[in-house]
Amino acid sequence: MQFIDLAIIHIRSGSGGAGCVSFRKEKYIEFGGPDGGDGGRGGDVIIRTAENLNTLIDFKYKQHYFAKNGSQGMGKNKTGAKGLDIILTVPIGTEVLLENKQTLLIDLNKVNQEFLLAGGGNGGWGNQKFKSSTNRAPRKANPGEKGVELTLWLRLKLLADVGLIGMPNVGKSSLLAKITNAKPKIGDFPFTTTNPNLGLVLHNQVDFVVADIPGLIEGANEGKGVGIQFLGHIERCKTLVHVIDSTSKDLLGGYESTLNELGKYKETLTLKVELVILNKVDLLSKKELKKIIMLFKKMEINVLPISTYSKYGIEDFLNKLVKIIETEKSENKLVKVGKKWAP
Ligand SMILES: Nc1nc2c(ncn2[C@@H]2O[C@H](COP(=O)(O)OP(=O)(O)OP(=O)(O)O)[C@@H](O)[C@H]2O)c(=O)[nH]1
Ligand SMILES: [Mg+2]
Repeated sequence: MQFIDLAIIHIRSGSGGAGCVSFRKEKYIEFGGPDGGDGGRGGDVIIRTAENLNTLIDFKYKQHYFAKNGSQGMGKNKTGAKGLDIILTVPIGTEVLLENKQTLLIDLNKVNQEFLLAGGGNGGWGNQKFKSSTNRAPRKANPGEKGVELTLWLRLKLLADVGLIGMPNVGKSSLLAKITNAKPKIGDFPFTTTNPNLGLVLHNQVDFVVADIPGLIEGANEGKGVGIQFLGHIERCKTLVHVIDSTSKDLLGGYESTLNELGKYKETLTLKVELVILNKVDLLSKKELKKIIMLFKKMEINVLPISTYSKYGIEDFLNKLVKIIETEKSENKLVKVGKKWAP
């Protein structure tokens, strides 16, 4: 499956309903006054972010989104019903651009963020609004205001604080599912994940977004496997966590080839790897685990053992992540303050 991160949509808000011309009809009253109600407002087109989404794929299949028109006003001063709104739900990190693909309308980078893309037209006035001292029986009503029609581009850029990288089948998606509300596909075969999945972690009152990135294999940067198209997304993560399968026959080889692929794409990417975690340790004996930890220690790499099955080490992992994220935030602040002080 292809990763969709650009989609074109056509939207239209609803027109307002027409105002009504009507006169009161009551027994024994010969000339009832005007009582035509106003037309209802047209429906809005609203865009809203949803946490559980991570692609724009829905917009590839459906491109037209038209909100309903407002209903006409009615007699007895009844206002017409408002047209139904349309709410487009998109992943966090979606940008909305005008048809020229250059002008940014909004960058939707927060959870449950909402933006009005096109407001519904106002309803027309009914004839009771035109009543005046000189015209007691107006036969005039307004048509409703027209809706707004727009062609827009949606562009998704993954906004993840942390990216989980590693060879296929090491348990990246399982880990994401364990620590966030995301429900990625998990399977006992390589390349189960073909699109990055995003999830929100809330730990010790700190929240951050984690992305599970499709497995990287040797040659990914030349287009092998599915990883290549995501290297660009990996670039946008502030921190990378390298996940290793502790039961792999070639632990160091796998570890190095993933780093190589990152480095070949962009040297500085490897500097973003701040944690190396060893998954599936539930399948190892204590002795085996110790041996592996020592193996990495010899290369001056500290690995953190975890198991997404038994939850072993997960709390520790999250504590460490929170610390890294907090440090990053304060460093960013320091840089900004530092700039202010520059002569
Ligand atoms: N025993 C054990 N198995 C695990 C653990 N974590 C994941 N697995 C299994 O490992 C397999 C691969 O898990 P995924 O989470 O799909 O791995 P992935 O890294 O996302 O794989 P790709 O999407 O193909 O890159 C699945 O069969 C999981 O059930 C663990 O802690 N212990
Ligand atoms: Mg996966």
